[in-house]
Amino acid sequence: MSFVARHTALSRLNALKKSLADPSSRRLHFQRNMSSSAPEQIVLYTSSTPNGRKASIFLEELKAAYGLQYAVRPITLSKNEQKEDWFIRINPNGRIPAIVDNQNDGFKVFESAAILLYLASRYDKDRKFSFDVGSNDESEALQWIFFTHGGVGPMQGQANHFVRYAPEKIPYAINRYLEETKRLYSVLEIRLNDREFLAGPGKGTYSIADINAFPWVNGHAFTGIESLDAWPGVKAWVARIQAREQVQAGIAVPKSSATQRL
Ligand SMILES: N[C@@H](CCC(=O)N[C@@H](CS)C(=O)NCC(=O)O)C(=O)O
Repeated sequence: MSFVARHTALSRLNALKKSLADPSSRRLHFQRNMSSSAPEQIVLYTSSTPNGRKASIFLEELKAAYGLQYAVRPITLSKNEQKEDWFIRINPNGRIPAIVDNQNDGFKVFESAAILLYLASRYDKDRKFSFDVGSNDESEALQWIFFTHGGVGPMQGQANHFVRYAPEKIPYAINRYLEETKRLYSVLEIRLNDREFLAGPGKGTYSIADINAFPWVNGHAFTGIESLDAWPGVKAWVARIQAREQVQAGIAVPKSSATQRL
């Protein structure tokens, strides 16, 4: 075998080894959230967490509204899969959620709110969950998306850390992040006490602004906030969103049992 032929064969072998070592390329690792005959168009890399649920809830909504198909690749956070090289190539931040859109040349999107905005701009053609570009409604939706992405998520995430995971109980940190989370719920209450949803005309319409905030507030008990009674508008809003079939389906992603993997 010539040097060139050997070099080509070796390169091919290495590429094959690399692709087999990359779990993102192995169908065996995917859960299908689609009819069995549909091609895998969008792959969602996720775990059962509030940020992950934002993406899976919206994908379920788009599936129900438009027939958009997607596959799920569960990421095991406890095994630090999200820090492995193959995943860092998808999300340099090494966190879930992330998507790869094979309908758009394998385009990658990370950051939960950016995923919602990307999916809305590309797939919510009839603006069932989003608003016309440049409209005041869109601006209001973005305001609540930024408020949640920069406030509720990080603060409640830190509260979760200090309440549940920190090796030592640090009252100052627990108190600081719990109180800040509650303050942010009070901001949501100002908006929701006479409205049904965060953005949209009149009392609002269900949109990605709600999908972006709901999984965090819905996880209040995990954070140690036993009830939402102090925020009745927020409580009613959570119940309204929880009642949606697609939301229930999105919360159940990824399915926990290994037997549910293909
Ligand atoms: N700002 C990011 C935060 C993502 C994030 O913190 N994800 C968590 C789960 S909710 C994670 O992957 N944690 C594992 C780690 O930090 O290694 C987003 O909204 O997507």
